[in-house]
Amino acid sequence: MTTTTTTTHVTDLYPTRGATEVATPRQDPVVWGSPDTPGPVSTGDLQALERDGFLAVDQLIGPDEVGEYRRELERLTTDPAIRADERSIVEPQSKEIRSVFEVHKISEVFAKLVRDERVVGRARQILGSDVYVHQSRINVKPGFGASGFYWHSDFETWHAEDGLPNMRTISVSIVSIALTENYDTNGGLMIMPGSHKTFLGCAGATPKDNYKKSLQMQDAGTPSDEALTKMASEYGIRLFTGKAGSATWFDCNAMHGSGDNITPFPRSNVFIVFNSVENTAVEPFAAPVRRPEFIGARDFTPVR
Ligand SMILES: O=C(O)CCC(=O)C(=O)O
Ligand SMILES: [Fe+2]
Repeated sequence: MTTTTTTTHVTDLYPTRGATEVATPRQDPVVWGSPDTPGPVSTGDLQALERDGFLAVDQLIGPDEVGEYRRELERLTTDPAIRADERSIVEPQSKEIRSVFEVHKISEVFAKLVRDERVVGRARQILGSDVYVHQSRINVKPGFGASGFYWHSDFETWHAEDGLPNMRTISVSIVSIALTENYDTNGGLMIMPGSHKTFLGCAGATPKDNYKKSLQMQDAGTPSDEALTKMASEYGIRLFTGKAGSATWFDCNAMHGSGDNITPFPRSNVFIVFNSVENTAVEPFAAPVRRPEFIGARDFTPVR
C-alpha cells in the first residue's frame, strides 16, 4: 500500500504530550469576529465569552422543537445498525451507547440543526468567518451509572491528535444542547471559568489508536491532580443546568468535564464543534496518526 505524506510547516503554538506538563498562555483571541459585526450574540455576551470561556443560552431551541430532536436521539441510540457502526461508542461496563459521532451526517434532523441560523449563525459570529463541522456527537448519559467525562480541554486533543493549529474553534463547538433536562444531580457539564486563557500541555506521549480507549475513558491528554487543583482554586467550577433546548457555548480550550450519572434521570446532550475555515486541520501535532474522519473531520466544506 502506498501512503502519501503531506509535510506541514505550521508552527506548533501549543506544545503538548511531551515529557512534562507545561502551561502556555493562550496565543489566540477567543472572539474572532469584530464586535460590531451584527449577529445573534449581543456585544455584552461576546465580552462574557471572551472573559469566561462560555456562554449559556437559555432557550436556543423552543420546547416545541425539542421533541423532534429527542425522538431522533432515541431512534439513533436504539437502532441496531447504528449501534454496530464504528461511530457508536459503548460504555465499557454496561455496554449501553455512550456517544454517537457524526450525527449531522447520519441524521437529516441533526443536519438541519447544524444549518439552523440560531446555531451556525452564532458560530460564524464568534469565529469571524465561515465555519465547518469538525465533530458532532450525541452524548447519552442514561441513569443508573453512566460514566462521566474526566477533566479536559477539547483543544488539547484536537491540536495533538487532529492537527487544529489555532484556537479558533467553538464547541458548540460545542454547542451543547440539553435534550433532556440537566439537573444539578445527573452529571451535567462543569466548566472552570477563565481556564481557556491558558493552554495546559499534558505529559505523556500519545499511543497509537489512542482514540479507541480515550472515548470511553481519557488517559493521554489528562491534566495532573496538581494542575487541576491549582486551576479549580483560581477559577472555581461552574455547573451548567438547564431545561431541554438550552445550550452552552464554550471555547475549545475551556477546562471542562462531568461526573457519573447515578440518578434515574437520563442526561443526553448533542455537541457540535464548529471550526473556522481559516483554521483547517493539518497533520496531528502530537500523535503518530490522524484520528478517523468521523471524529476529526477532513472535509472542510462550510456550513451553508
Ligand atoms: O457530555 C459531557 O458531559 C461532556 C462531554 C465532553 O466534554 C466532550 O464530548 O468532549
Ligand atoms: Fe469535551
